[in-house]
This record gives sequence, C-alpha cells and structure tokens, in this order.
Amino acid sequence: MTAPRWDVLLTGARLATFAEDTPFGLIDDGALAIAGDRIAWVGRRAELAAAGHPPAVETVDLGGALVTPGLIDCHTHLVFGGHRAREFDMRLHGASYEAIARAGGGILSTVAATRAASEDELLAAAATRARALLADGVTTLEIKSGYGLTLLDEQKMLRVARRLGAQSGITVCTTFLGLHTVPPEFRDRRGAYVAEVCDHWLPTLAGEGLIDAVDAFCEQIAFTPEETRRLFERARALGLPVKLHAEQLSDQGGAALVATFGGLSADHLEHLDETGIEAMARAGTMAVLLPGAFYALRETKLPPVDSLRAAGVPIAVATDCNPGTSPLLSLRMAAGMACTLFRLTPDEALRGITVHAARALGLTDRGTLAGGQLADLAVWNVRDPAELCYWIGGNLLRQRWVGGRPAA
Ligand code: DI6
Ligand code: FE
Repeated sequence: MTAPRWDVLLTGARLATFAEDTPFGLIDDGALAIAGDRIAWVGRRAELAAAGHPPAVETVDLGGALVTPGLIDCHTHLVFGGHRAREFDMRLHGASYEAIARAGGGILSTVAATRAASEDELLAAAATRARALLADGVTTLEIKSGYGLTLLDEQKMLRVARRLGAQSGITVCTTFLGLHTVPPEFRDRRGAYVAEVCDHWLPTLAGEGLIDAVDAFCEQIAFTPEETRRLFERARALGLPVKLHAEQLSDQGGAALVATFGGLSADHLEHLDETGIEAMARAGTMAVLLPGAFYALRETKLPPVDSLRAAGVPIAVATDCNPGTSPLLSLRMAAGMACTLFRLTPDEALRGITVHAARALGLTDRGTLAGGQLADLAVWNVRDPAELCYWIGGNLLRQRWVGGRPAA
C-alpha cells in the first residue's frame, strides 16, 4: 500500500513480519514506514530508495533491534475478583480441579468474589494484570465475562473490559461466557439457567454493544454440547461469532460442535480427537492452545499438535489468564511454554501469539508486519526471534507502538 506521506520511518530493524512462510518472515536490516495508524511500507533498507517516497517526518534508527507485530492475547479471563491461591495449595495436596469445583469452590468462589467487588475495584485489579501483559508486548487483548453469572454482574464485567480498553489505549475484544458454570441461584434448575442466558441475557448484552463474541465451557463439570448448541443458535441469530472451551478435561465433541457453527476457535483441546480435527479443518476453526492451564493443572495429556499440523489447522496460543487454572501474566511465557510443553517450534509459537491470534479473534487488520496493517508493534531488546520463547522472564520489551505511536 502506498501512502501520501510517511509519518515515521523505522530503520535498522530486524523485522519478524510473519507475513511470509519463511522462518519468522524475517527481514534483516529492514525498514518499516508508518502513515497515520497504519504500516505504509515494509522491506529491506536497501530497497527503500526504490520505494520512491519523500523523506518521512521522523526517522528512528533502532540499531538492529528485533521488531514483531504487537502481541495478541486471544483468550483471557482478566476481569475477576479475588484470587484462588488456596485452591492451588489444595491441588498440591492432591485435590483435583474437578473435585474442588464439585465441592462449590473453583469458578463459584471467583463468582462470589466478583459479585462482591465494585466496578471500579474490578477495573483496578484488571488494570494491574493488564499492565503485566502489556509490559511483555501485548497490544490486543480478549477478555471474557463468566464470573458474574447474573445479568447485572455479567454487565459489570463486560463494562470493565470495555473501560480497560479505553483507558489502556489497546484493543480489548469482549466475549460473553454466561455458560461458564451454573450459579447457586439456579443450582437445581440448570435448564432454566440456560434459557435465561440464551433468551434474555445474551440478546440484552448484545443490544448494549457489550459483546464481540460468545463462548461456553463445554465440559462434564460445566455445560453439555446440547446446552452449548442452544446458546450458539441464539448467537448465530444475533450475528455474533462463537468460540468454545472444548476438550480440556474430557472429549465432549465440543470442537466439532463449534466448527459446525463456523466458530472462530476451539480452545484447550488436550482431549481432541480426529473427528474434531477434521471438522475444524473443514470449517476454518482455529485451534487455541493454552499451556498455562496445562501447566498449572499438571495435565499430562498433550493436545494433538502433530494431527492439527497435518490437517492444516492454524494454531494460536494464549495465556487463558484466570484465577483458577492459569494465573499466567505473560503471553511471551505462554509461547515459551507452548514450545517446551507442546513442542511447537518458536516460529509456530510466535505466529500463535501474533497472526494466528488475530485470526482467532476474527481480526484481519493486524498480526503481521505488512503494508496496510495496523501499526501495532513490539520492539525488543533481543535480536533473534526465538529468544522471545527461549528466555523465561526478563525484561525483553524495549517499546510498544500502538496505532502508529509509541505507547507509554
Ligand atoms: N478456562 C475456564 O473458563 C475454566 N478453565 C479454563 O481454562 C475455568 C476457569 C476457573 O477455574 O476459574
Ligand atoms: Fe479459559
């Protein structure tokens, strides 16, 4: 794309573009031009003169630093009250996640804490967590509801997510997760709860512009495929995209179900089988791997990465940041864990937190360094892209650019 004017020209950059199938889409000694909030030109510095543009308003020499697209966390539960460190301790003493949930802990204990918190308290706590993600390169974030489980408390969570986007200056995509668990008020009336969520809350919250996508926890300890299908039918009628927590603890056929609705993604997938993989490949439903939950639950069943690759299902990686199963506040760390635990290559893991993560959110305007893409960038203190997966912790980020401007 040519632009009438370049506002900024970054030179002396190693560009991991993820726009090509070459390793990391790497361009050595590259240059990247920004016009307005968009990337105007990407290429080798040597080709710059031939691009025939007038000098940019400002030129910044990055001295050989690595530049990637801003990182995209496509699955988080960042808004919640309290924490669950005590359950962490209980699990270390042998209690299972399912047993804690069945005994009324688990998601329900976070529901109680989230209901008790004010909107401002939730925002302050979520903003602290968001700062950690941003400090490790994130420029787009998905946030799910699902710890309110009354109409007012789900509304409260989704408003907090929207406010967090406005105050942090990054894109926050919201997802309605009313079918997360059956709340205490409906303990013996789950049918009535599903009906309430599908027929009342979903259209109400959608009408208020609070929902970008719809998700459910399809699991033995949560909701059945039939209940999930009912939700997805309502979402489809409202024109909302769907995604699903699928095949995390058991094989419920959730991935195949979300694929029949042309879903954006099926997430977790440790127990995914070939039927589910084929359905995802046919529908273009992406796989989102969540190694933080695998790690925290000391899971041993691996997601079928080889079969996903063979079927050509694109793989994204996310933090799943939540107080129960994945208290993980670094997306870069999630990518590193996807390599170490799931044997993704660093190239796959980094595509998983950039271009594939964007597609898993239905976003085509970001995730690669290419002309016309949003100028959301991460500039790093390392030179080799694989280092972003290899270092565990550390302050690797030099600077984020959001919408064409350096971010604080
Ligand atoms: N995402 C979820 O929604 C559940 N597991 C997961 O990975 C439960 C989250 C929780 O226990 O709070
Ligand atoms: Fe989750």
